[in-house]
Amino acid sequence: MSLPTLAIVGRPNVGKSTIFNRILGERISIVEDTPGVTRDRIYGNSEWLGKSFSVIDTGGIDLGDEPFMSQITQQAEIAIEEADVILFLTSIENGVTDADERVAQILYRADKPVVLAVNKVDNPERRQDIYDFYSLGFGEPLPLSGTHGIGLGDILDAIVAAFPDEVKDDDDDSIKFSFIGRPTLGSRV
Ligand SMILES: Nc1nc2c(ncn2[C@@H]2O[C@H](COP(=O)(O)OP(=O)(O)O)[C@@H](O)[C@H]2O)c(=O)[nH]1
Ligand SMILES: [Mg+2]
Repeated sequence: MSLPTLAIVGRPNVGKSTIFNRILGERISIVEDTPGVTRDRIYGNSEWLGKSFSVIDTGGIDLGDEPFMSQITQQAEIAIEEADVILFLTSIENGVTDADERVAQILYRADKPVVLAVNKVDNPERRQDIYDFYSLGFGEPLPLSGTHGIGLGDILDAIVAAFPDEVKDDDDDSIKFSFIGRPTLGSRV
């Protein structure tokens, strides 16, 4: 049976790769590099509370020289297509940005559960502005610090709870990860 899939989405520099590595590193089962596909490692398997799942870091997908907003849009669309649950990552350091709102607009279209996390909440003072992120429209923003590893357990609890009981069996991961190298994606943006 295919594993349920978590996709991490968000504008550059919010900490997607950091969180991705933590999710893989803390409850590791299998981690595989994919030679020739990416600069960054973009997917692996992990588990939480006894549930195994795949993780995709959409920020690591190489989309060439597309403009900034177009890349963010495509990454969000890939997440919608590939994921059973989406982790929408933002950062307390910049507040809600235009790019965050762009990601939110794309994710509204999806009929997929979205867990909204605000990264870089490294200390209690930084929690003060977290409620601003309610404006993105995905319910309670969950605080996180990728650097210190704070908050990830609650977020993984929410993610695992949102996975469907049964995942459609594709029988073949090459289908599941068919977005890699797909050249026509940009035309849909
Ligand atoms: N202060 C702080 N910095 C962080 C945190 N998580 C990631 N960073 C830093 O933010 C920068 C971007 O992180 P990265 O994971 O590459 O973001 P990505 O572009 O979304 O993949 C790096 O310098 C990280 O060290 C955090 O929780 N707190
Ligand atoms: Mg990254």
